[in-house]
Amino acid sequence: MQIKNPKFEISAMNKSQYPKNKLPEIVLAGKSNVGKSSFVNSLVGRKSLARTSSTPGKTRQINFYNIDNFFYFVDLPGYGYSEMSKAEQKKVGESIEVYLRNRQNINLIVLLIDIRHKPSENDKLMMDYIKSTGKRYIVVTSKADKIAKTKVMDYVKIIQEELDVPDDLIFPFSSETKFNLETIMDVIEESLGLF
Ligand SMILES: Nc1nc2c(ncn2[C@@H]2O[C@H](COP(=O)(O)OP(=O)(O)O)[C@@H](O)[C@H]2O)c(=O)[nH]1
Ligand SMILES: [Mg+2]
Repeated sequence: MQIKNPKFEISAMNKSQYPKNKLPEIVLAGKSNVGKSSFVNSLVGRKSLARTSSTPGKTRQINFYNIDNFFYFVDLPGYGYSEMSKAEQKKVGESIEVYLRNRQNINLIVLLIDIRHKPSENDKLMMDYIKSTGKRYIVVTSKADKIAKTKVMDYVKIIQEELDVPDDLIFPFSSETKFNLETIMDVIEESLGLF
């Protein structure tokens, strides 16, 4: 797929602001700072379509990126940011649930987990919640460039076991080196019915 004109469309605070058209949506979930926005930028081949930040907890809204009027990348707010107040964490959790529970046109949910860390309790809750929606999903272990190449699959294996996901639904990835970009793009294209 050649992406020609990816555009930021809206930062939604609530349901009424979600796009009205029913284009298919590819959703990015994961804790704050795991690399969701960098993932979107890598996949669309733009450096700064989605705002990235080394300071966690910046995105509280749901960001919709319109990709050539063909599908959306939906960047969910990061959960599990410890410096956010409990009340605010709860609000973020609720807005993620409202979106995932009600949105009909979700084609694929991508859960990002930092390859260096064992999944947190929040990651596990998120995984269970995603499974319970019955939607298609994959797990992407981000920042694979941060560990030795020879160790990547060992780390993937640990995360796979912790989250109890099948072999063919978990992919190491790096936004720095673009490792596995093509493979993951293929999964996205397949979920969009492109082959
Ligand atoms: N080394 C490395 N750093 C990354 C990667 N992906 C994201 N980062 C960095 O991690 C930080 C958070 O990334 P961001 O995409 O904003 O995370 P988000 O909060 O999940 O959207 C930024 O400083 C990024 O440059 C990656 O694949 N490799
Ligand atoms: Mg972000």
